[in-house]
Amino acid sequence: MSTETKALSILSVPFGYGAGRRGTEFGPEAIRLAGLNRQLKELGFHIDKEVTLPVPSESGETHPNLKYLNEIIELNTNLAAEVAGVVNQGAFPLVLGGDHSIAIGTLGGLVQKYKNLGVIWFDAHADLNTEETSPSGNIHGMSLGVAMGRGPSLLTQIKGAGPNLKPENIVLIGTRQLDQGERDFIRSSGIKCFTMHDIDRKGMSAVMDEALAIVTNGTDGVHLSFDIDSLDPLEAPGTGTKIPGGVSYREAHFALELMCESKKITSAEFVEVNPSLDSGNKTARLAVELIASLLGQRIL
Ligand code: B3U
Ligand code: MN
Ligand code: MN
Repeated sequence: MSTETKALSILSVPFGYGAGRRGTEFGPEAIRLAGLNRQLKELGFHIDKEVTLPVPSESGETHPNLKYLNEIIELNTNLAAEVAGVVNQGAFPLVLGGDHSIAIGTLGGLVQKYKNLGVIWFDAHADLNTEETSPSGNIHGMSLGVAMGRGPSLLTQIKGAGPNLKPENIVLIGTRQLDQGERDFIRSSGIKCFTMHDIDRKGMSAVMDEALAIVTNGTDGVHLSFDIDSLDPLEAPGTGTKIPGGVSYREAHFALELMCESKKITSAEFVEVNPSLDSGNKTARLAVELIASLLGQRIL
C-alpha cells in the first residue's frame, strides 16, 4: 500500500463453513491475540473502523457438492457490501479470515470500485474448482473461480462476483496442489501460475517482479489474497490443508516486503489460520508478522 494511505479498516470474518474442518472461525480472534492492533499502531496506522461480520446460523440444508451453500451466500453478500463501503471511503481494507471462501465477498466488494482489479493469490492451492471438479465439495476450494464468474449461478450471482475479474489480471503464487479441472482451467484461461517449481527455479525475487508486472498492467487496484497454507507446514502448522514443500518463512516475508515496496497493493486478506490445529498460536503470530511486512515493517 502507499505510505500516504494510513487509514485502515479491519474486517474480521469468523467463518469456517467453507473449509473441510472446523476451526478457521477462530482465526480473527487468534490474530488479535497475537498482537495485530499493537503492531499496526507501531507502524503508524490509524484504524478507521473495526467490524466483525455476523456469522449466519446453520440452515440445515445440505448440498453434497457445495457444502454450506446458503451460509456462504449470506456471509459473502454481507462481506461484499462491507468491503465496498470501506474502499469507497478511501481506507485500506484488511480482511481477516476465516476460511478462503470469504474471498468471494472480499473480491465482490472490491470490484464494485475497481473495474480492472489485479489479484495476487498466494496459496498452496488454486481454489479454482467447480461443483463438478471439486473432490471435497468445500467451497473454499472454489472461491477464486466463483469470483471470476465460474461455477453455480447461486454463488456467482453474489453482487460483484463475475466476469469483472479477468484471468490476465490474476497470478497464483506458491501453488503445489491442483485438481485436474483446475489444471485444465489454468491452461485454458491463461491465469499466470507461479508454482513452487518456479519459485525454486527463479527465486522469489524474480517471481515477484514478474507477478507485480502482470497485476499492475492496466489495472486500477491490486488485491492480495494470502492463504497461510502457502507457507510450509513447518512454519504454519495451524491450518487445515497442509501441503509440504511450501514457501519458506524468509521467502514469504521477502515477497510481502516487495509488495509493500511496490506501493501497488490496495487491499489484503489473510485466511485459513486455524488455531485449533496450531501449537501455541504460532501461525497467528506468523500472520501478524506477515501483515506487518506487507504494511511497512522493516529491519532497518
Ligand atoms: N483442491 C482441494 C483442496 C483444497 C483447496 N483449498 C484448500 N484445500 N484449502 C479442494 O477441496 O478443492
Ligand atoms: Mn485458499
Ligand atoms: Mn490453500
